[in-house]
Amino acid sequence: MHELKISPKVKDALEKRKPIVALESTVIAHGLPYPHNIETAKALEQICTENSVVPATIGVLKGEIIVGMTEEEISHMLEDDPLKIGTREIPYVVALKKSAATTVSATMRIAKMAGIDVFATGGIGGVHVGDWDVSQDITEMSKTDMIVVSAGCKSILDVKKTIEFMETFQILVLGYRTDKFPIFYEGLSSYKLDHVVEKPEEIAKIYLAKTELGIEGTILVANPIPEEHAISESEVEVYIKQALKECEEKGITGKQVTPYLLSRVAQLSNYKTLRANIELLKNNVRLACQIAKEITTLKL
Ligand code: PSU
Ligand code: MN
Repeated sequence: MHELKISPKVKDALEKRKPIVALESTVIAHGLPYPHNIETAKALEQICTENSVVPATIGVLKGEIIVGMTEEEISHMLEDDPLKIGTREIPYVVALKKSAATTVSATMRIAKMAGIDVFATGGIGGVHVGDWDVSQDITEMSKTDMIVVSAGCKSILDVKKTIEFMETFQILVLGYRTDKFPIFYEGLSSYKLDHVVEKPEEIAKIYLAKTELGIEGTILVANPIPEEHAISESEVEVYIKQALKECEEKGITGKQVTPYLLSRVAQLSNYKTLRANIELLKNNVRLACQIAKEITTLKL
C-alpha cells in the first residue's frame, strides 16, 4: 500500500491504542478565512490534547499524505494554494505530487487507512439545492467504517434530500441528545431523527456492534451547535438566498460552490456565521474526544 506519513505522536497512539481524533484540512484551507483558519486548527488540536486525545489533522503536501500534520506542514500546505479533494482525487494528487486539503470523504478514507475510528468535522457535504450536485461525502460514508461527528449539514444544502440520501446509502444517523436533525448555524431543524443517543458510550457500543457484525459504513453523529451560539433560521436564510443567487449569476459550480457560499454568508452576516462555525467545530471535537476514549476503553 502507498505509504502514509504518520506523525510520531499519532504512530505512538496507534501502537499503544490511545484515543485519536482525525481532523480535516479543507475546513482550514477552504472553509474558514485567514487567520481564523490557522487559529481554529490550533484550537481544535488543543481541545484534543487537553482531553488526553491525540489529534490527527490530515492533508496532502506535495503528494505526500500526512496523518498528524504539524503547524509547519499546515502552513506549507496553505502556501501551496492546495486543491480541495475528495476520495476520488487522492491518487491524482499523490501521483502528480500536488498539495491538497482533504474534505470529509478524503479525510475519512485516509483516517481509515491509518487505523483511526473517530473523525470530527463541522458539517458534512450532501445534496445541493438546484442542479444535480451530490457530495462524495455521502458515497464515502456509505462504505467506510468510521464515526463522524458533525453539526448536521448546512442549510445551503437541501436538508431533506440529504437526510433521505443517508437512508438510501445506509448511513446510520444518531442524534446526540436530540431527535431533530441539526442544521449547522441554526441548531435544530424540523426534520425528525429516528435514533437518539444520550451518552458517548452508547455511540461507541453501536459502532463496535456494527464492526462485529461486519456492516460497513459510517455512523454520523448529529451534534447540534450549542444554543447560545446558534443564529436564527430567518436571519441565515436571507444570507444564503443572496449567496446562492450570486453563485448562479457568476456561474460558480462544482467544488467551488461550498467555499463560495461559506465565505459570502460569513461576510453578509458580519462574521456572525464564522463565529458560529468555529464554536460548533469545537463542540464537535469535544464530543469526538469523549467517543474516542469510550472506544479505546471498550476495545481493551
Ligand atoms: N461544510 C462546512 N464547512 C466545510 C465543508 C462543508 O460547513 O468546510 C467542506 C467539508 O470538507 C466537506 C466539503 O467535506 O466541504 C464538501 O464539499 P462538496 O460539497 O464540494 O463535496
Ligand atoms: Mn459537489
